[in-house]
Amino acid sequence: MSVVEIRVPDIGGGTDVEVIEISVAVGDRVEIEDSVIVLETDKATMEIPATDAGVVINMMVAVGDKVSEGDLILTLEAEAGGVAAVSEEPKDAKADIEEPEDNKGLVSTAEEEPLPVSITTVRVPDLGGATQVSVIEVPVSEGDSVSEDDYLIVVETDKASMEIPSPSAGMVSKLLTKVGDELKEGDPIAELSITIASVTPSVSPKPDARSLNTEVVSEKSETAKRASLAQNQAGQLDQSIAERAANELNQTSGKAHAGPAVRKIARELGVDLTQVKGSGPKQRIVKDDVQAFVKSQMQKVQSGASNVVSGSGIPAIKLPDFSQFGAVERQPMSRIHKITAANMSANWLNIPHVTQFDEADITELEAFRKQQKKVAELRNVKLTPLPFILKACAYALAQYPQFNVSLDMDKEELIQKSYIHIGFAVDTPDGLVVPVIRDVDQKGIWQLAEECMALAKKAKDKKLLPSDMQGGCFTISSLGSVGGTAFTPIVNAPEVAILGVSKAAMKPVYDGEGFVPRLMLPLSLSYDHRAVNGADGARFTSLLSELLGDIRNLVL
Ligand code: CAO
Repeated sequence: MSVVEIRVPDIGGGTDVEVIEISVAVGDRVEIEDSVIVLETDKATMEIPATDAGVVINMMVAVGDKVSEGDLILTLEAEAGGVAAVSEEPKDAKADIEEPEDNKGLVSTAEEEPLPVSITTVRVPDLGGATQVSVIEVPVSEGDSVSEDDYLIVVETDKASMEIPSPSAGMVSKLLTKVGDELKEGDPIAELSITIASVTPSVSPKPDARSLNTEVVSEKSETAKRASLAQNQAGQLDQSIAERAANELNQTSGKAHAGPAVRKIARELGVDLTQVKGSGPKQRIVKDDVQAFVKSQMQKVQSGASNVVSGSGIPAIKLPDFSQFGAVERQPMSRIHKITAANMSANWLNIPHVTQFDEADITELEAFRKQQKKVAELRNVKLTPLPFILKACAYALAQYPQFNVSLDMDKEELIQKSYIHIGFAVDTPDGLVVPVIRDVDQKGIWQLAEECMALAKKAKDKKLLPSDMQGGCFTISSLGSVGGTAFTPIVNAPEVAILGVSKAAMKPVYDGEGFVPRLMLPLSLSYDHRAVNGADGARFTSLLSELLGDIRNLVL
């Protein structure tokens, strides 16, 4: 055992580089190439690897410290023989490039007579020991122009991910691989159309452009390896290579600022890192940020539609600056408005809706209703078509109990109700509310009319109790007093159907001998197609139409 010092390696000439992460603590055991600290300039992030294995006995730096080449990072109680292996011949971290026979001479020096364009097959480079890798990202498309070092593909073994950069600037003329492919060294990645003038000396001599030996590393030390590679080049590393290596790290998942381990977790969880806010130094994304992001997304899904605009994978709606078009004023949404918006969105997104349209001939009903006006006045009740529609719906729900259910999709069960409580939408200055009348099937028209009036008044006076709005099996949304010929109401979950009623209008109806004027009431039944099939939807509205066409049916 001996005490070994781990110092800041050649970091491409950078001085006073900030320590943004400490990856080990006193007492930790580290292996060669384990990342011990992470440094960051305003352009690059770099993990510094341990050059020896052993146990950390002293940490000399802390997050926020500024370090330069040669500064002491930590001391290790090292094991004998634990010195990091040094590659004799550092390799250039670029994909293999195969020059067509007739082009070889043309790309060897910049001075030679160039051809306008050279088609080159870019191949999987030396994978540093890995025999097979999976393609997990192909960020380029055919026709894309790429710069030298732009990623053509990202591959992954079970231990590491690795971006394979373009060896030269050019245009991707043909992609020869896709996500999911399994590749090995030498397999073709893409055909690159290279303008000869754009070929840089770094790709021309074949020996310099062949290996990614030090790039296939554990995800923990990918950048560390690159730093190590740089170090091994005995001072030949220039700033641009160091920055490129670290910038590569930042280019996956869009421009997210995160290390390989975090990117791996993000990929596993399906998180788009560009959506995640980093809490680390300079907004670097750390594991906790990814976990917090996933948690927040799940909470949004559970809490309904607050996620509608930007969660659930639904593209967010971006608002323009309306003031550029004219004067605007922002007002807070009312509580009812917010709840309605959340419920409508959740219902619309969760329920596969179908709307069945029909008409009921309410000529006789209307005549009867008008006859009852005087009685209604004596009873101090307003008798509108609504109580009749409520009664007809209760009858139809009893006939077709598949409309009187709720779905429990988690348990894959239907919840059949043996009571018939029906809600009706009331338009109030603060928004839409839906009071519920209980046991509609057991109540007469007058009682229903009274309850409608009382509940509508309570709603408009903002006096509805939560219990007044609970327990509904079905909803009626009547716009009959307003107008319209049809509309598609949104099912009021956990109910599975809602009846929209539009304005009755006189229409010429053929009675077999000729056209006669009849008062026709438009009906729009929206239902949850997971619970109700189309034929039953049509049967339900046909029955309603029949019942409202001859209200004597309601007492049978
Ligand atoms: N066709 C023709 N006339 C109709 C009608 C119809 N379908 N429905 C009602 N009317 C008539 C009524 O008979 C009444 O006329 P009379 O005074 O001559 O009898 C007049 O329209 C006004 O009725 P009303 O609105 O006072 O009463 P109602 O029972 O029809 O409705 C209520 C009560 C609370 C449902 C209603 O006031 C309301 O708020 N409707 C809006 C519901 C809504 O916003 N739905 C959309 C929700 S989003 O899906």
